[in-house]
Amino acid sequence: MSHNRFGHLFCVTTFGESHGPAIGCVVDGCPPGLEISAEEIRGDLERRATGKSRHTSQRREKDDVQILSGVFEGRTTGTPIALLIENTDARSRDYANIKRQFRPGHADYTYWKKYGLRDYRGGGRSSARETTMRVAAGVIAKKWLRAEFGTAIQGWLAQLGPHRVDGTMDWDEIENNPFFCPDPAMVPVLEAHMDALRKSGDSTGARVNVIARNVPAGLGAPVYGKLDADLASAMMSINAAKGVEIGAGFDSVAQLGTEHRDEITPDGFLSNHAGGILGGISSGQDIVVSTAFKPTSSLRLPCRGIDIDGNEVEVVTKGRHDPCVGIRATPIVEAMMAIVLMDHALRHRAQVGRFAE
Ligand code: EPS
Repeated sequence: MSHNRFGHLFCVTTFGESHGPAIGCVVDGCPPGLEISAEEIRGDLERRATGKSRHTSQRREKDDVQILSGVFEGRTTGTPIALLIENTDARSRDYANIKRQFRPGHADYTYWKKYGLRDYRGGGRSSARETTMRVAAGVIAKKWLRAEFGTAIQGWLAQLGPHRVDGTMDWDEIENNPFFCPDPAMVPVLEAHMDALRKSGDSTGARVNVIARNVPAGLGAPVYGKLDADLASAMMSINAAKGVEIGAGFDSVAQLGTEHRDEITPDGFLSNHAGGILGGISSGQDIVVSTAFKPTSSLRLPCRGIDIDGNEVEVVTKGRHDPCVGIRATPIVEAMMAIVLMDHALRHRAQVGRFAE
């Protein structure tokens, strides 16, 4: 069984572990002729990287991506694009004391139950380090979507712990702070929250939203290829993701039909509770997805656990862990949105050919 591949016509296969020599991916199905460079890919990798502020993991990785194949004279050739990043700052000794233990709340336990062995160093394959390759592949998809349809994808932090970011929505502010927060007034609040949390040794969850504008109507397919189902699957495949909403999401439970339906006029829709998707197919409205990330489970605060022999142990995790993985998730949700949309655009072309006027 291989479950390291995502997508159908535009598909991404990732490989590698957090403390192995390298991580990488093969991006297959990208049409020929798209201009792409390692430099462009590095841009989004830098946005996701560790060690950029005191609020994230202090592991220092250069994330110096190499394009090994599929690009000739700066343009994609239509053949598999292989990307590789060497791991240069793994510190495996931090993990010595959890070699035989399971961190409560972590995939350690289920990996062991499933495979009967695990690479305990840095979480191995379950590490958030894997998301570098999603982001790298996402740069290719973002660029293709922009060139084809003018699609623009932007993510942002919508909530950190108890702090909702639902005031000012300044799109230019998102890249100006370490949180991808669109409200400048909230940045000091988030900083104070994270500073206190870091001192306490605890962690927190977060909500990250993403919007895709200028998406053509018609992406997605009934019944088992719904665009919203594939987006939910994509977001839920990100480490620490625990919930996904499309459009009004769980708020639709309390809405009336007269409130939820998005009325249509000759000039377009009057609202977007659907989040840009009706019947699993894009409507041409903005696609809006929200993802919940749980608090990091690797904590220096002791807790009760068991070892691989079932003995009770006290678990303490050392290392350079993110106190909130959601802080670095914005480029990752953008990448997953781009990969799904590009895959569906190619699938639509393969079956239907044209896009509706
Ligand atoms: C991670 C733990 C930390 C993070 C890592 C994800 O690694 P380590 O314990 O080896 O310092 O730094 O994230 C990255 C390296 C990255 O590039 O995102 C974990 O347990 O998931």
